[in-house]
Amino acid sequence: MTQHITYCRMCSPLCGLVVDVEDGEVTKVVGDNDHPLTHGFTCAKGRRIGDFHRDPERLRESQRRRPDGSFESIPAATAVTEVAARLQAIIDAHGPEAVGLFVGTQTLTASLTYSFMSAWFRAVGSHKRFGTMTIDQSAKTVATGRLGGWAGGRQRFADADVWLLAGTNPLVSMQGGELTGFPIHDGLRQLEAARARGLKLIVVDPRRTEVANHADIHLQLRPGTDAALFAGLHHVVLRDGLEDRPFCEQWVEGLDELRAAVEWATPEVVAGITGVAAEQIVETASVFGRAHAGLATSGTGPDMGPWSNLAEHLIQSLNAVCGRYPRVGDRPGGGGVLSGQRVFRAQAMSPRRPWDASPKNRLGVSWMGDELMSPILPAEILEEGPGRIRALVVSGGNPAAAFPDQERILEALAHLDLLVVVDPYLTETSRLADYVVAPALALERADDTRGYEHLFDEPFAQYTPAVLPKPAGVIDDWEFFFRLASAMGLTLSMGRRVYEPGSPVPTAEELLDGRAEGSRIAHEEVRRHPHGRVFTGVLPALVQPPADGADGRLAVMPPDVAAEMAAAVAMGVSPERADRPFRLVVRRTKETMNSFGRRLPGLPRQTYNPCFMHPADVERLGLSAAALISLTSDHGTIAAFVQSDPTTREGVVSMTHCFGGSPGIDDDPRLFGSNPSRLLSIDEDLQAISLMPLMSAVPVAIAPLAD
Ligand SMILES: Nc1nc2c(c(=O)[nH]1)N[C@H]1C(S)=C(S)[C@@H](COP(=O)(O)OP(=O)(O)OC[C@H]3O[C@@H](n4cnc5c(=O)[nH]c(N)nc54)[C@H](O)[C@@H]3O)O[C@H]1N2
Ligand SMILES: Nc1nc2c(c(=O)[nH]1)N[C@H]1C(S)=C(S)[C@@H](COP(=O)(O)OP(=O)(O)OC[C@H]3O[C@@H](n4cnc5c(=O)[nH]c(N)nc54)[C@H](O)[C@@H]3O)O[C@H]1N2
Ligand code: SF4
Ligand SMILES: [Mo]
Repeated sequence: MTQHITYCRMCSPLCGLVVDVEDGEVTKVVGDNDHPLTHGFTCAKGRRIGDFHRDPERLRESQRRRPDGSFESIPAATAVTEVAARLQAIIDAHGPEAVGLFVGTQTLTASLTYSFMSAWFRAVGSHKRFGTMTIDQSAKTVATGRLGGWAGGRQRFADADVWLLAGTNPLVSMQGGELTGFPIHDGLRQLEAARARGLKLIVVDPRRTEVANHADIHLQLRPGTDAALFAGLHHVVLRDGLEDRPFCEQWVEGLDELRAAVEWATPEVVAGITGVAAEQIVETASVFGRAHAGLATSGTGPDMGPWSNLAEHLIQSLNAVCGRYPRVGDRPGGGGVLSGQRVFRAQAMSPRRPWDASPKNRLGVSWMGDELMSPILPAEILEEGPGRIRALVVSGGNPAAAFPDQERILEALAHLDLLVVVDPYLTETSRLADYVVAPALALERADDTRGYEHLFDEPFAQYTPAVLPKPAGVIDDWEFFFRLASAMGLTLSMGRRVYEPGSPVPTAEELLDGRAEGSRIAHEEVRRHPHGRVFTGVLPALVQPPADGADGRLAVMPPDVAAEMAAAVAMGVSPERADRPFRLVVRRTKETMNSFGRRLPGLPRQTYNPCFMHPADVERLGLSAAALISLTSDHGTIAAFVQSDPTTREGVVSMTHCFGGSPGIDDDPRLFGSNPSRLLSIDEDLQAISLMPLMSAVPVAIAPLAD
């Protein structure tokens, strides 16, 4: 037996693990007590990491579709050669834009995958890149694009005396760092310590979540009404003079327009819309506004609801109005050991609205960063015309489970000339593929923590060697893209590193070392600390004074945001509907990572996907425990099993995503759960700019079903 110190790679804390291996198999997994940030913490997913590796359902060889639709195993080298030839034929006939890429969440957990996948796609020359960001929290990108940002970084949780979390549950989702600023390492202990020194936690969530249990103020609002709630908070902050006047004078523009735009949002009016008591709104504004340091942050809740761009704008601009940014001499939050040093300056960066300058795709849609909005992927495949996507490569994602409107994405995937999916499982997506490339799993890879550094609160880094031998038939994700480029005759350009076709294939260790050349701590030094280390010597540099002539301004109420506000108010923000009296909201569970893990026997508590509902609603509908019900939205109907849950607001039902399976194959709601995606539309009610669909606060009707 050998014992290995390594870390989990399924979600952002990258928890330290100690793994016993015997005859190439994991025999025991415990949390690493010597890990300087996770101190032995793991979740159920991490402790089952060995079972993912030996799961009989896991692909140990790449798969090729036969003409009769069944799969046959092929060597990874054959998959590379044949995929290269088929992609090349499509490019020769239709040009590079006929090739699309979808970047899923598990692309990010392996440090090397993202850069090699991106370099391969750049070399292909197509711009049809899609990812999960645009069905997630794209409202944050829109808000920063319209408000602007702060060059001095973000405030640290450790220095704060208030923190507001809107529609995020970081004790389960581990969403922190650049997203919520919440400490994801040992979060509960850090939260308790912060509250003991006086931090006030404010949680805005229709459910009394794991994190809301620790809140000083919990605003259990009606789903979909965040825009109204935050308009109300602005109203009280400005009414009571709680804004940071000197900061606003120097760095903010549009304060008068903001004041005018939220004039309607008195605590009483907002209480009527949100269902939150007027006194609680006033108290929240007062606690937040009078604090010295601390941020209003958000997760998927407000960003997946109606008016998501407006809600996110008001959340971010609350920080602007209250001047909640690190100033000269402060230490900004964040890690950054293996990535390069950043200079922080106490100055505003004016809004850039990059979508205005972006070229438009054939459907008239702009790019967001280097990605097109995922909701148009089906149309990009299905709508005839030059530049139509004919081949799609999916990396570490499962769009057929994760996209709103499962039928539409299934129709699109089936319409492709070529679908290539890199995934260790036959999923709703990969079972439609022409080629499924079987990748190495976490414990079979050498890796470092660079990819998730931006979500850490400390300058922590760790390197791990592979601790399990790779099954003979699998290939590292990065190596698949490396070899694919070579087989297509493409040159990979990655900063100073260039790999011509036919270059010898480097090892992962060489690549990790080489990539860290510009890093703040030499990779060699990181490798000397097997449990990882907090490199306190490279804390983010203190914030510098503004550059001469710095004249950026944070635009707190530009005309298009004001117009959205007026439209939201005119429509009652998120009015009740007699025909659909419930609201379906998003939720994450500890046991699954989106669709990953839901089929590992015994990992989810139930094989099905419970629909959580307040006991009073269960009683009102005359339902028994675990009754089968139907949920009907404007778009579709699913069956699900009720679970009584007093933490849910009355009138709200809460379900996680990515359960269920493919229609007619493995979608028995009892055995596989139900997929709320079938209740969502991917082409109606989209937000401006981001084209974000409505994925939370979805109006539904509920009725009992005979089991
Ligand atoms: N265990 C586990 N961890 C994960 C994931 C996973 O699937 N499993 N997924 C990962 C991914 S991809 C992401 S993007 C992150 C997401 O991270 P989070 O955004 O923290 O995800 P959730 O835990 O779903 O929290 C969303 C909260 O929003 C609330 N909510 C719903 N509708 C509304 C609304 O209209 N307004 C407000 N204010 N709140 C609302 C819900 O009740 C819920 O508590 O988590 C990541 N971490
Ligand atoms: N209704 C509803 N829909 C949602 C959401 C919601 O809250 N509600 N959330 C949305 C959000 S925030 C997101 S981010 C998306 C998630 O969308 P996706 O990222 O497309 O979905 P995942 O299930 O995370 O897909 C990860 C895939 O990676 C595979 N995998 C695991 N390990 C590896 C590996 O080492 N290498 C490779 N190549 N593959 C691996 C898994 O088997 C799995 O199929 O879903 C979105 N959809
Ligand atoms: S899946 Fe669990 S053990 Fe693994 S990194 Fe995430 S929280 Fe830690
Ligand atoms: Mo996500």
